[in-house]
Amino acid sequence: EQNVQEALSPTQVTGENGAFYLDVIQGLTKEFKTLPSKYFYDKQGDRLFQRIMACEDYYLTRCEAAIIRQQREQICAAIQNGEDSFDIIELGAGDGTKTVHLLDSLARQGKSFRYMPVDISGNILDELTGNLLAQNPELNIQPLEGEYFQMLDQAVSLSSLHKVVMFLGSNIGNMPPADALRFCTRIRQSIRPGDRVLIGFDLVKDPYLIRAAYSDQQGITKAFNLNLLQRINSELGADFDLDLFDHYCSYDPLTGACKSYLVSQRKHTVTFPNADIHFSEGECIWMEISQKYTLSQINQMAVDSGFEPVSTFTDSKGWFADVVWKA
Ligand code: AVJ
Repeated sequence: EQNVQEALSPTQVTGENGAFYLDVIQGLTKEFKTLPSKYFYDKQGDRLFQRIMACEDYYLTRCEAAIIRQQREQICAAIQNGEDSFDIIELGAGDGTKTVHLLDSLARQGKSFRYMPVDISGNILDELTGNLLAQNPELNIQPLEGEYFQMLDQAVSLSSLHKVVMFLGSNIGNMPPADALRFCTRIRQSIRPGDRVLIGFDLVKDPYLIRAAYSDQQGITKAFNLNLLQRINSELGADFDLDLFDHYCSYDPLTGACKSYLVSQRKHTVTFPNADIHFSEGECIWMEISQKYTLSQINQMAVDSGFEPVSTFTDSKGWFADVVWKA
């Protein structure tokens, strides 16, 4: 096992990619190798994720889009708390194809609001801003590129208006439940009583459907995972051979945890400028968790993180839920 400190070169640690390098080496020197899924989203990763969202097996986006399209009036009413003027902060906004329906409804109701999309990918924020302004040049939009809580605290400090914090698309599923609870608690601490959150949760369902969503036939999800190895090669100077890894996905109905792995097809060594990472045949890198919830677990999380559940919106199949909580 490598010593993390020795594996770090001073220039890389202090450079623009310092945090990335640190996280990667830390993950790959663990007893069970892992990489943080937040690094999936470079330009190519954004593109691959858009292809995942459009693919037949990935039901999440279609379900949430249906919820928002069909129940937007009720959702808008639930998030506003009767206020005419407010700020909408969307964490992990992505390309915003679903949010646009909500913003449309609010604009047509003559509400005055500022939309503040937060994302780690500046690339996707540019795309989002361009799309939204093309559809509605009047929209008051303030994109914030960076980590969620830094940007949330910044967004909150900009005005004393009513706040609506949105975290859609089952992005919350990328955290294990204990971290998701801490995350919600942290949001609650950043906002004030009466403010609202709108969070999208993927629900537990037939395990075959869940596994199919994360191991699509066309291999887009596999490419999405392999792209992080490619990104590590180009940005951190590693020499991952993408052909030596296969993609594996597991779902445990008892815990609701859906996990993605890349599996080394043979014993080999991957070289970084300051570290060698050894793989045995069959060894896995845990790439991502996509946690699924029951409605009662979701309500429990609301209460445990200091919120009061207000409304639950589900699609006709009961596969996905967007919930509104009151701080
Ligand atoms: C963007 C985190 C919601 O976990 O469902 C899709 C990412 N990973 N296919 C998810 C993803 C593989 C997605 N989230």
